[in-house]
Amino acid sequence: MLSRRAFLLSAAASTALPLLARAQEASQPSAAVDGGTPTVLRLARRTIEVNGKSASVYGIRQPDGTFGIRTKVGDRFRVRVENRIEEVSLIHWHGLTPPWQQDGVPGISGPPIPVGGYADYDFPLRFGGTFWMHSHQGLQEQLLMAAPLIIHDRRDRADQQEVIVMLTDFSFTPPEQIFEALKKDRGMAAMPATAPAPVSGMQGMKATGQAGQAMPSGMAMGAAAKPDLNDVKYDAFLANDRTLADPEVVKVEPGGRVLLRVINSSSMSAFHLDLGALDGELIAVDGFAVAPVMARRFPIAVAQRLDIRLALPREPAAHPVLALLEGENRQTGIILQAGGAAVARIPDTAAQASPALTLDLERRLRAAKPLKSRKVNRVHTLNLTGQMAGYVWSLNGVAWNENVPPLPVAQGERVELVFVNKTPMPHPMHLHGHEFQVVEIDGKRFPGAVRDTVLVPPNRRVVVAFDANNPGHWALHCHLLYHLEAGMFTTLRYV
Ligand SMILES: [Cu+2]
Repeated sequence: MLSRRAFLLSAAASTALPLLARAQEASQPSAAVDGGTPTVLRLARRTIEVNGKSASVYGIRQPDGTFGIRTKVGDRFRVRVENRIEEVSLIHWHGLTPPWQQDGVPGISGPPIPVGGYADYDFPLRFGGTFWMHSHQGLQEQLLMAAPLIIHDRRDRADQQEVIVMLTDFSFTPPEQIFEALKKDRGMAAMPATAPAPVSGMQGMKATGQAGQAMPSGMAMGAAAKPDLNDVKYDAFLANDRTLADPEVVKVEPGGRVLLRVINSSSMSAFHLDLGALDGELIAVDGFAVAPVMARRFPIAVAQRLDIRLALPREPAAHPVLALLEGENRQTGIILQAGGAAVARIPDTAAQASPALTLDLERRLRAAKPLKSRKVNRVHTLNLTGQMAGYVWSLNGVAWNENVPPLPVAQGERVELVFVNKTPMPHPMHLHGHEFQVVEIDGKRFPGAVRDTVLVPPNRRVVVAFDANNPGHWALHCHLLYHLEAGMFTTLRYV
């Protein structure tokens, strides 16, 4: 934790802006924001319906009800976040490159926003694309404290309809209970994450237990067996807050063009986006342009985004856009309804289980604008490590705590991060404050996608490169919520 004094000093040194993100006490009068009116984002409770039952979740909305923000490149990101929930909170702008004090990680970027307080943000938007925002405080993300953050740019076309698809996993069980159950079940299994183990009948029975409870299925699998997926057994998977029993139906033009902006805001779940009979043209990942790839199915790990262009057939028809949970037969999605075609009910279970996500697409992706070729100044190797017993997740064997020193980096360096997954679980790794380029998979170099979150499947090695061009104290972590909470987290620092 930074002292208040260190925080202010470094904040003052790192930016000429008069404005810094700072938590304000509820009693303080609201100060006018320099240079124009900020967009207000309110953190509040809301009620949604899932599987016929009402659920109390969080939301990030503007006063007019708009979820998140749509803005454009070149504009400043000028936002006031008001905390109207019953606990402290802080919002991270996933994929953006703000001054580090405005990055929204409690204890790293700054203090959380007190109950009833607010924080102001003001920084330039360097690039456009599909981004998102979510709470980095505790387990609030599991209660849907997340929203789209769309930055329009030259890639947007007047003749295409933008459709946002926000995917998430939902449980009626409170997240703290899910986490406790994971730790308890894992503790009972009492074995290291890297060792194969026989299936126990008891565990097998338990794995079919109550929905929403942590499922010890992973206990029964070793590194040599199939990957350990889906730690938490969810009650539902949502696309724009709805299940396939009552999906969002978006009216589109027959023969028209659609830009799908798919955001995986799940806490723990990866999907295959399935376009059915439609051919999709993938034009960006995590907001950054790639050489277009045509396909009907695309993998999307936790926290990743896909921008996919569709050219719809001229005939009226209903086109489901589905997301299939990896490794299982559950699915969610929305329907594109062209020309008033009838919309058939789609079940929320698929005929068969989908496979685990692979790196097949990742290794085909090529950045439209790769990083400039230059000498690598520094390499950090991060072994992704874990211990099923007690649900401990770590980097290089260390579960993060405030005494872990930040990884050293110097301004101006080209840095490579080598992720080596030593566990039977896939981990989507996310670096704050910088975009990186995927430059190697399993020893094979290539000029891959520029992005902010990369999947590292079990026993694989993935290398990313970035330029240290945004000094500060930055988080680097697995984006699976309960892994992050358990300690698969570190920081890097150059200020
Ligand atoms: Cu992880």
